[in-house]
Amino acid sequence: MNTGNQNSSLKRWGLEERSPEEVLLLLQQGRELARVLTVNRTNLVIRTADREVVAELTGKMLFTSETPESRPTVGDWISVQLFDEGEFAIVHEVLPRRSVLRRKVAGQEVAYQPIAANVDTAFVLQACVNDFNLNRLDRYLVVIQDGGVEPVLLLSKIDLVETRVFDSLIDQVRQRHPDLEIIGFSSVTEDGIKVVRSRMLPEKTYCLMGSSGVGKTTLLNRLSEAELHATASVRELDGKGRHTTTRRYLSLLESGALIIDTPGIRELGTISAETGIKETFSDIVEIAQSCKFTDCTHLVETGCAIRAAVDEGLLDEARLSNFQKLGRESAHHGRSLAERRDHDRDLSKLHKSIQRGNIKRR
Ligand SMILES: Nc1nc2c(ncn2[C@@H]2O[C@H](COP(=O)(O)OP(=O)(O)OP(=O)(O)O)[C@@H](O)[C@H]2O)c(=O)[nH]1
Ligand SMILES: [Mg+2]
Ligand SMILES: [Zn+2]
Repeated sequence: MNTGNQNSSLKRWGLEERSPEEVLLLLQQGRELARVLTVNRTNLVIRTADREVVAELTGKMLFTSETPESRPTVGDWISVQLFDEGEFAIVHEVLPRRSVLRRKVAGQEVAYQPIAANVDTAFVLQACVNDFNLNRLDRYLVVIQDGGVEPVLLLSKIDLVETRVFDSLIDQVRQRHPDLEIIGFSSVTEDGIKVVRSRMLPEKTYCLMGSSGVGKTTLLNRLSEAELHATASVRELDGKGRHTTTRRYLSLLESGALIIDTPGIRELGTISAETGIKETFSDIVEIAQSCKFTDCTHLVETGCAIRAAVDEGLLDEARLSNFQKLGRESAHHGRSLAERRDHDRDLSKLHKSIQRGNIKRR
């Protein structure tokens, strides 16, 4: 493939101008450019100029990359060597990042783990009920600005609050961050969805961030007509509407905009640990979605998919207990007492509102 073709095809995937010399050099070395779509535990899914391919890191990269930060992450541009007529790829290097969202590795002073690379705009989602929290917003803004990315606050689930409440949330944010762009939306009523959509340009990369359950994946589905159907039928199957995200992935919307969905984690205040546990133990999180009860403790419940997996030897008991231990620790440290009190108060306000009939029941 000539350099021109490769460049124009990858432009749809967000490739900024690369000098023809640079691309030519890669081609001479028998390598091609590709973008990382998702990172699995043992491999990556990448997009080359003409297709989606599974890729693996070279042994050298696995064993000598000094920091987690130098490993490829979702959104990265990488150079790869293709095998089996382009069906399989080996990753050679990560190209310099234009921007990077990263968090501290839990328990380590200076190590950072990249969340997503080459992002233009990060959408921080906070739900108008239960989740809204100015201090947590600050932490996200630090990560975003530190990474050279433009932040936008998306206040989600506006269908659950009265206009008066929504306006007061906006006022509170404005007092701290007068210049921050804020968009309110509801994936249920579709209010504001058009505004979000019009905020996204083709060939630009957006990242959805925010706690578990704020509606990131639901928004992604509203923005992309194609995926809406798939999720709806999945939800009909299990009947519970549980589909928590376990890994970060980049998708190309029909509008031409690129968007990275990330997993959040419930009741976790610190970005250092946020999503880390869920991603590290994504296999366990996935199995747990089949548990009969949403709030399964995986200890004694009937219909617990985790216990079943341990019994069948599919899941290591020690790994499970480590997961539970880390989960307890971060739930404990993740939220200050004051935050917990706010949370409870918001919840009781919501309940009263529902009793008064001010808010439609779902
Ligand atoms: N009322 C209301 N509910 C919503 C809205 N958007 C999403 N939800 C519900 O909120 C729940 C969580 O939504 P998700 O999209 O899975 O949340 P998420 O942010 O992707 O969560 P993680 O993947 O766990 O990080 C689901 O039950 C959705 O149906 C909304 O605009 N209004
Ligand atoms: Mg999700
Ligand atoms: Zn269980």
